[in-house]
Amino acid sequence: MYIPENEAMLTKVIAAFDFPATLLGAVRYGSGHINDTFCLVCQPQEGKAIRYILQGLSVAAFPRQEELMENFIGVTSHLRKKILAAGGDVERETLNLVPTREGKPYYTDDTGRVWRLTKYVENTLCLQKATPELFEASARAFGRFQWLLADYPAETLHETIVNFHNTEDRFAKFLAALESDKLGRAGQVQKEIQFVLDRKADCSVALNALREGKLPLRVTHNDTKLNNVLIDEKTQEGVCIIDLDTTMPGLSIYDFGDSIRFGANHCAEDEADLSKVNFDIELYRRYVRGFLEGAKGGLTEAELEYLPWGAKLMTLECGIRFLTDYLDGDNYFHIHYPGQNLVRCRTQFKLVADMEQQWEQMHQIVKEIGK
Ligand code: ADP
Ligand code: GN1
Ligand code: MG
Repeated sequence: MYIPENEAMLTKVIAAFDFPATLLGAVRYGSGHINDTFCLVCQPQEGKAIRYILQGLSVAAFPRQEELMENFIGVTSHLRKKILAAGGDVERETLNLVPTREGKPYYTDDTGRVWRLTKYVENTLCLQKATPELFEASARAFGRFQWLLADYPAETLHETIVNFHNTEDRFAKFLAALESDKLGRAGQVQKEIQFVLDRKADCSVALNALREGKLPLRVTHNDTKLNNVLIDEKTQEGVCIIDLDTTMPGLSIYDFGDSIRFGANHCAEDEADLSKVNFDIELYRRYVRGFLEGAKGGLTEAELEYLPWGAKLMTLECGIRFLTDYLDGDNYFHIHYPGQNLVRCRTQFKLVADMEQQWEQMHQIVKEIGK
C-alpha cells in the first residue's frame, strides 16, 4: 500500500478502520485550510472506483473534537431522515461515516486527535470557481441545507468553535494580536490595520440585530465556501454539503455571506494582483436567486434586509481573521508560502471596499428577487 513517507502516522490510523476492499494507497487531498484530508483509494470493483476521505481534525481549530463529532452524527442522521422522506439518495446527498474495526464512529489517536473516515461521493465536482449557473446551483444547495435543518433541535448542538462568527470578538482578538505584535509585523501592514479600525462599528451590526430580536438564531453551516458543496457531474446541481465541522446555531446571513465572499468574484482567495480582485454583482444576483429558492421562502423580511450585511461582514471578518493570523505567526490557517495570510487578507478587504461601492445595488437586488 502506498503511503507518502512523511505521513507515517497514517499507517496506524488506517489500520483502525475496516475497509471492504483492498486498500491501494493514500494521498493528501483537497484545498481546505483547516483539517488534514487524505483520499484513500481501494482496488476498483466491477469497474467502479472505491474511495474514502480520511480526515484528521485540526487541533488548533477544534479544541473539543468529541463534541464536534456528536454534532456531525446528529446533523447527518437528521439529514438522512429528511432525504429519505423526500425520496432522495442518502449515499450521495449527505456524508456517510465508516466505523472503526471496534465499531466506533471515529478513531481517536494517542494524542486525543479525532480521525474520521467518510465514503467518497463519486461523480461529483468540487470547485474553486464556478460558472454563473453552477454558482446559482451551489446557492440552491446551501439554501436547501438550511431549510432541511430548520426543524433540528438547535439547543442540542455544541458550539464547536466558540464565538466563531462573533465579529465583535474577532475584532477584539485582532486588537490583542496587534497589541502583542509577536513577530514585529504590524509596522508593515498599517494600511490593512487602519482598514479594520475604520470599520469597528460594522462589526456590531449583525450582533445588534440578533440582540434586538430582529434576526432569528437558526442552525447554519457557517463555512459555505463553494468548495464545501459537491456538485453532481450529471445534473450539475449541488448534491452534498460537506465540511460540517462548524454547523451550529448561527445567522442565515452568515451562510449567505460567506458564499458571496468566496464565490462572487473571479479570483482566488489568495490572488496577489489586486487589480484582478473585483466583487461581481451579477454573480451576487445569481446567488441571491439560488439561495432564496433553496430556502423555500423560509427567510424573514429582516433576514432578507440584512443579506447584504451578511456578505460584507463575512468578508470583513475573514480578512480580519487572516490579518490576525498573520500578526500571530500563521498558527491557524494552513499556508503554502510566507505572507499568504496577508495576501488573503488583502483580497478580502478589496472585496469589502467593492461592496461598499455597490451597497445600494446589493440591497436593490434582494428587494427585487425577494418580493
Ligand atoms: P477542510 O475543513 O479542511 O476544508 P473539507 O471537509 O472541506 O476539509 O474537505 C477537504 C476537501 O476534501 C473538500 O474540499 C473536497 O474536495 C474533499 N472532500 C471531503 N469530503 C469528501 C467526500 N465525502 N467526497 C468527496 N470529496 C470530499
Ligand atoms: C476555513 O475549512 P475551510 O478551508 O473550508 C475556515 C473558514 C474560513 C475559510 C477561509 C473552521 O475553511 O472559517 O472562512 O477557511 N474554517 C474554519 O477560506 O476556521
Ligand atoms: Mg472545506
